[in-house]
Amino acid sequence: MNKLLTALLGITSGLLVSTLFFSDIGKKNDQTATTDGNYASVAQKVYVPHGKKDEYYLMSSGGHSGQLQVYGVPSMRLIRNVPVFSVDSATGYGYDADSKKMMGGYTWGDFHHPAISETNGDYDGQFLFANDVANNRIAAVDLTYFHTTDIVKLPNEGGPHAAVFLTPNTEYIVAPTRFARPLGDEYAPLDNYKEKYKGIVSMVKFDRASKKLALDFQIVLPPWSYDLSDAGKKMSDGWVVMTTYNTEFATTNPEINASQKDRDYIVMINWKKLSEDVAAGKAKDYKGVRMIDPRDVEGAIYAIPVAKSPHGVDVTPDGSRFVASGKLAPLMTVFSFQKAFDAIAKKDFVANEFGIPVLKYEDVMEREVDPPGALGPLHTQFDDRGNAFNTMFISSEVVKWKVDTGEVIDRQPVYYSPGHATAAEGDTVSPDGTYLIAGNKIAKDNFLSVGPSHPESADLFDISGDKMVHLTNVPIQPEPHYSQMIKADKIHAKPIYDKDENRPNSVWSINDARIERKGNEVHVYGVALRSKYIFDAKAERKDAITVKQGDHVFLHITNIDLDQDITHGLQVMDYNLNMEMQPGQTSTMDFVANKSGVFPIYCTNFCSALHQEMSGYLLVQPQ
Ligand code: CUK
Ligand code: CUA
Repeated sequence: MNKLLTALLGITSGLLVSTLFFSDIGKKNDQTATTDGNYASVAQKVYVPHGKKDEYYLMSSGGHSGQLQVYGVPSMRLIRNVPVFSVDSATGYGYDADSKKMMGGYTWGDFHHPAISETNGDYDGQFLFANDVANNRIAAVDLTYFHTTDIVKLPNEGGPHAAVFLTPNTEYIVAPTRFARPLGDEYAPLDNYKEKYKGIVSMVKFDRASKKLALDFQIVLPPWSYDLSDAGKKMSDGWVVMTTYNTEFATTNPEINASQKDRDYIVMINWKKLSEDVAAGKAKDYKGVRMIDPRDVEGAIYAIPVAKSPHGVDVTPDGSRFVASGKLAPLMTVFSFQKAFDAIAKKDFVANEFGIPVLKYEDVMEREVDPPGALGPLHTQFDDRGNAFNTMFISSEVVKWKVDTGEVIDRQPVYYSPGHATAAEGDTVSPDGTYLIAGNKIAKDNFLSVGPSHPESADLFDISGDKMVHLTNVPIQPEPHYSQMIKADKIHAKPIYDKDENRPNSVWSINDARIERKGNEVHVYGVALRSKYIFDAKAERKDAITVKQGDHVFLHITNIDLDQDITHGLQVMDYNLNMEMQPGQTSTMDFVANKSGVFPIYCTNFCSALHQEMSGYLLVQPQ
């Protein structure tokens, strides 16, 4: 035990030392050049001339900004911030009635892992799903409008960090918990951790027609702390794998206490079988949620020992293996699905106290890959030629190696401390093998200084040859965890909202603009067009809204400019309100007019040469 602790502290202080001084490791950015120092040839590869578009979309998680950031690759230009979990005054997200309701009273989220909807194991480009580790939510973003359509709250979870990842036909959005908690928001002291606290995996369904999410069932697992996860494909379709880092049941100081044992587990779950079990009535109802206990099902849940405190686990494109990377044990372990299936068939396991059969490490492990001096492996990506790419957080590099043999082919420094990497079409059954982007936690001295806190950064590599070629290093919006890179021609974004995407409150003709009073509710069915608002077509002052103090006011405004990129905004002065109406979109905002006075309204989105003239008044008569 003492030995272990000393070793661990060694690693921890090693980590500290590296964190403080590793800027020496990759010094300087001379890597951003071909070996002959020809920067121009590299620069050409990222230069996208005016009028031309990028080859790929990079859908990047914004971490605790709660948002999705969309970049173009290879230019690495930031194209759009898409609000998902956090309020965003630029788009009125969180202010308009729809998004406010979806956010459920929260104003921020912690978004780590995006997942583009899949068909036959390939990104289909229709939707993107996002996890909120902080507030136990999953969101769906419609990639036709780059608009969040639904957010579902997951009960019993303690931070769905190991989410989201998808089964190959988007049958399920899988969301395993990070922290274990007592079920049903109940109280139980930490002393009862092992008995009362549960590790939850939520299985969420998505309906493409209604664009809504719904929790289907939950799996109740031991309180092991689930970290990352991935779904099987092809020969392993039907299974998911997840890493755990707290098989010690530590409830305090996880840095030490969750790292005592030499091994934690990979949990392997047959979701197809479990969904049949649920249909067959093997789930128990708990406060309206169908829950599966491992003791009630057979042949669906297994544990496999893995080097301690692993972080990432990633399934190879052919679905034959999964690679786990350990923060504290600095190696990548390749496991074979076939070997796991064989061990299961031979019943070569013993069930543990939670009723979960534990397979033998040697039975499932295929090889350990341990590049000398490479420290802190976190996540694995793949190309189309059987190669894997691992980010090394501590030694600040990307290591390329052959999955079949473990042979290390190339190592390139990154600037600095990468978390995830993202390969082009990387999670699909057929990655492109063109680009790889390292999402770095720390930029240090890469860019113009903006004070003590530096931006995060990203490194772009050309991975089409044997050696990775470093193309560029750019600042990136906080905080990059995972991202996905999808071919641009797979995204079919629309420039204008279809009329049927809107609700009954739409008004399509100027003459129909009207103000209706129902008791103390005032509904404004208005239109926005270049460059005016018409709230009441029949009134003398068509752009004025008069209400009484205390009225509940609803502004339903339709943008009837069905022209590309003519977005209007609407703010109400001193009422802390702002929303936007994209072309063809109807947005609603409601508020109680509790302050009397005169409140100018103006369009917040520059929409024409007469944008400044696009205004009106809210007049609130005192009671
Ligand atoms: S995690 Cu951030 S570097 Cu939340 Cu996917 Cu590994
Ligand atoms: Cu409408 Cu500015």
